[in-house]
Amino acid sequence: MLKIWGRRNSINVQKALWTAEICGRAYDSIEVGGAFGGTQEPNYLAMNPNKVVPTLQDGEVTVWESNSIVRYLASRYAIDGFWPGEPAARSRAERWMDWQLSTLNTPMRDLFWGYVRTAPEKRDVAALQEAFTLAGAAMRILDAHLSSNAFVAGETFTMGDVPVGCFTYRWFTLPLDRPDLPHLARWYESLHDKPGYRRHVMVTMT
Ligand SMILES: N[C@@H](CCC(=O)N[C@@H](CS)C(=O)NCC(=O)O)C(=O)O
Repeated sequence: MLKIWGRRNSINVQKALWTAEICGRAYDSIEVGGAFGGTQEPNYLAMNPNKVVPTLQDGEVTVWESNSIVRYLASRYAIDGFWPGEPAARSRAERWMDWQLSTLNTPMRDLFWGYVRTAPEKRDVAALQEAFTLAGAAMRILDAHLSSNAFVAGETFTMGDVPVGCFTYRWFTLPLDRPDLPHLARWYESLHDKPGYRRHVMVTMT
């Protein structure tokens, strides 16, 4: 059985939990990190020297970096095109996974920390506005892409939808004065049909 190490309120752990469910794999969820601690213990450091979550164990195989875990599970276990086998099709999914890390991650992390983990009186309003501007610019790019694509990699749901799907829940749930992005909203609402998305991602942010 898979072991997924990491607290379930971590967006990067949620990617792994949702993907395991998409792939129909049973798993043990071992909550470490944050208030749970454990990421600096020798047994954890031996698996993941970065002191962060998630880490996946699949028998003798250990994987860290959440998007690498998504890729690993998808390529090893997925059916029905979730892991596109054809290189050009796969690149259409992978670019949005890399885009999540390179473009969307930092402003969304700043918004999450500002609104969820910082008391109102301690918030840096200017920094939050800057993060909102950057996240909004990124979401406009995704919205334009989704105007002619049902899912991020084209006409079918793939692993590429997982990382951006996790962040899009936060985009639509944080108290932001969001611009109207109808294609993004249509795609986001289509994810609500996925039981694993509702179970692991659409949860109270803490
Ligand atoms: N790029 C890494 C980032 C991992 C990361 O920063 N994880 C955060 C939680 S989202 C973490 O471990 N924070 C410290 C902790 O929870 O103890 C990944 O995607 O796996």
